[in-house]
Amino acid sequence: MPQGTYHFPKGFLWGTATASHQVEGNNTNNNWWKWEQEGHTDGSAAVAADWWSGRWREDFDRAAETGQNAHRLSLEWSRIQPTPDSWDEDAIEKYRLMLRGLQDRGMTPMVTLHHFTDPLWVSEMGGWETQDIVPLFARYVRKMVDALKEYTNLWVTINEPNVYALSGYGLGAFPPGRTDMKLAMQVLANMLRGHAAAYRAIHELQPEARVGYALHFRPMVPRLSWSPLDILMRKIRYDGVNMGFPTGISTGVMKTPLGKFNIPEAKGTQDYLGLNYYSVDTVWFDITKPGELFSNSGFPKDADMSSTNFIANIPQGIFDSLKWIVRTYPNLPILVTENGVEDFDDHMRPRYLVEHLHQVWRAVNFNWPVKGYFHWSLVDNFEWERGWTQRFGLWGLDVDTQQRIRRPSVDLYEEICKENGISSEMVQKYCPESFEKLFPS
Ligand code: IFM
Repeated sequence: MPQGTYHFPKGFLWGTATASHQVEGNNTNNNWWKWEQEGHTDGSAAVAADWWSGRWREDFDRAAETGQNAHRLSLEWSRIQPTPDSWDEDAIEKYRLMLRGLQDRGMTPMVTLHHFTDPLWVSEMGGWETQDIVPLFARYVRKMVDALKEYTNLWVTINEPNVYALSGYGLGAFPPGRTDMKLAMQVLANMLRGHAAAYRAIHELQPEARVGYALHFRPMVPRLSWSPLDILMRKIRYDGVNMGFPTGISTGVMKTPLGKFNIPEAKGTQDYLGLNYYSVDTVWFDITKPGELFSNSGFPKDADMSSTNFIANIPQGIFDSLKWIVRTYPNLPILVTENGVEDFDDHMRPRYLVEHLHQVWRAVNFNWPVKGYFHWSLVDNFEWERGWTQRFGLWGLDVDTQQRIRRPSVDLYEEICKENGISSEMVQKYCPESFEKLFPS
């Protein structure tokens, strides 16, 4: 049986990613909490993983003890600025403690400034629908960079702006539940303006900062490779989902299937690209989906599906995504800011993890500048409209008792982080079904 280890470069960041609303608990002053109370989601975030009461300490201990050297977390704007005219200094102090807590544990903090939630006062004034949001977001960003720059220089301005805009304004699954694709593109454009303003504000306050955003990138293939309609729909959907921010940052003109937006100030506003990769979509023409510009998506029939059929395990897709990034932005550093799978009983996660990391290793082996990997997620957390029905954590969570359950993937990821690589022994031990793929005989 072949033996060996796929090693990663020295200094590679190994971490997990979380987001405030999904782990903190009792974030009662934002648009998502309201959305949950109105019954749009499968339950409420409630106390979540109870980080706001201090359980972040024990979870950071778990991460550090199991070899992770980095963690990506997000700040909750609605706590920091509960009203347009007030700052909550106690909340800011808690975030200082968290970042210091990471540093004390030898972990590099990566900080996301906006991860899906908006303060209620922001959504009441129309959220990201108008450009009025841009100076307000920049003001909040300045406040936080000033407060936290001692502890981090690695910033994510906005997490998955494409998912925020499309889910909230195109598909109606996120607040405010609108189904208007044109409006979704307008929201995306304002997010790009907000990102650009944040990029410049951060660099003004912290010239050495590394600033980017996290792009949810979906590789796509037409369902029927010979069908002109499926090919066309794949192109429209791909451009609509993936290309808004990248075109805007490359050229200063954000291109979407529903029009162009001139945003010259966005050009060049990234020091790295954050890749959130989960799966690949199969796309086809669907006359019943005018709201989605007549496209529909799914997964290949024979795909290796996750427990709630939310994710197909297609590791080649992360390699293809990285390839797209290096071709689009040669030499730009890349961080995998999210990758993971919902898997309550951990039957799939070990192979999903190992097979995706093997593809990341292939990319690194081509000298592509991938600098780190943040698994989604450290502990089970509130999964937006799907509530607690999907479990993405390395550690499981009993929300009522707050007990953490150590899934086998914890041990696997610990071995990977500590070895700075994936060995044949690990694959044999945790996911023998992947062995032939990684170590062909
Ligand atoms: O939980 C989410 C996260 O908030 C954003 N990226 C995808 C994850 C899994 O769905």
